[in-house]
Amino acid sequence: MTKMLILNGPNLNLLGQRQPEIYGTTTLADIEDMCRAKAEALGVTLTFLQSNAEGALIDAIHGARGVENGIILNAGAYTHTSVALMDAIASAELPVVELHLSNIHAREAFRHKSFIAPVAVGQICGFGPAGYPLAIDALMAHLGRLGTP
Ligand code: CA2
Repeated sequence: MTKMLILNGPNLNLLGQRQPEIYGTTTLADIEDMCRAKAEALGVTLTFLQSNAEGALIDAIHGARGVENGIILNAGAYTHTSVALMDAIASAELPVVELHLSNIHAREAFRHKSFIAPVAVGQICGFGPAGYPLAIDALMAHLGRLGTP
């Protein structure tokens, strides 16, 4: 059985509740439901977490080592600032898929820099909430388990 951690960073708890013109009307609970449906179809056991605290995200990455098979990470704005998250991923010895709702490369210049990208197996961005199930498929493919629960 494959185990995955989906980790969401700061302000993503506000999805669907504030600034829908930028981030849409889908809530994080809706996204979790989508991920759970996808995970069930693939035989994946999912842990889905969100925190606004950088340290809590780092603790979750540390805790995933030896427990999960991989991590899907939308680090929110910490993507562009956090050497500490980058170091945590580098030490986790787990594949990490970097995920963003928006196309960070088509936005402000400060969002083009990602501290996650150099330590991730790949990045999915710009597909809105649909990126989450895509990231599950991507991680399964990376693990060589797509089509094999
Ligand atoms: O596109 C993404 O998924 C981001 O990780 C979202 C972050 C942003 O800082 C990154 O550059 C790209 C922001 C998440 C904020 O989410 C909100 C949702 C609703 C209302 C306000 C903020």
